[in-house]
Amino acid sequence: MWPGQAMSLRVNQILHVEKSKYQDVLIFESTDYGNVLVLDSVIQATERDEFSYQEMITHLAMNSHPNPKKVLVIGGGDGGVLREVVKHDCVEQAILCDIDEAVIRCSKKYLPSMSVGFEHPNVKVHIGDGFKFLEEYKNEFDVIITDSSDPDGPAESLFQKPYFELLHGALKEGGVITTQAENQWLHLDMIENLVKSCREVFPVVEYAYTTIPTYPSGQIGFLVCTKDSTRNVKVPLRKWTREEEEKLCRYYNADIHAASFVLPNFARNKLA
Ligand code: AAT
Repeated sequence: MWPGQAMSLRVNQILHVEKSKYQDVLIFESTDYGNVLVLDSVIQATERDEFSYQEMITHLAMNSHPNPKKVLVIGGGDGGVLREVVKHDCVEQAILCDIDEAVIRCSKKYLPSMSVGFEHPNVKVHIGDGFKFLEEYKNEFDVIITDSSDPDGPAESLFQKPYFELLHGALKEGGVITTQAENQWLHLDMIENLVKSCREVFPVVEYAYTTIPTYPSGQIGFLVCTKDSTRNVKVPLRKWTREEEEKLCRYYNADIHAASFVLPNFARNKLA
């Protein structure tokens, strides 16, 4: 997906290699980025910078909802998004559906700072395809976060209009979603198509992005959508105090929530 460019990390030791039912799973210890989760040769998370992605994909959605009680995470098998979801005291139930038990098993062993998310008493885990899982739910969730790998693999169906229709149907009134939506420097045409499909389904669709050194070209984006046509997701509806922000998060804060939707002209032209 990234012709002509590559990202290198120096390896201390390989910790785990496995061909699961769905993908190649690799965990290695790097010299400078901690332990690293790689699926089908693509870096999914490093211990050093994962917080940027997991906090942003989670809190952009959670803080755009007035009172999220029931939350669904599709993908996110390392547990990091769950860790962020349960930082919100209003959450009564958080369900995670990942297709691959191997990711969850390996994260519990080698990525404890992320898999701590599985330990919360309000969390339930389902192993299965996110698309199929969503077909079973109507009018059920306040927030749904799709923390999926790239479309080139088992997550392909999670980047298409029928999936956005399922998300819309599974949300309660006023519900909010975020999805992993790739990098504006690399895949602007794909993002433009994603935005177009989402706008056919949701009345509010915005693209935000975060910085993250170990994802291709150092950034990754999210689609933030809601069923509530009057809501402005670009400003947080709920805010932590500055002290709470600093205690709870290493990246996300109310200012960066708003700033993450500000796009350079080349992307704004296509996505606004
Ligand atoms: N927080 C880690 C970042 C990820 S993990 C992506 C997860 O999506 C993996 O655990 C994978 O098993 C899961 N997944 C893939 N396809 C499906 C599916 N169809 N249903 C449910 N889960 C799925 C994402 C990093 C993004 C990297 C960007 N280059």
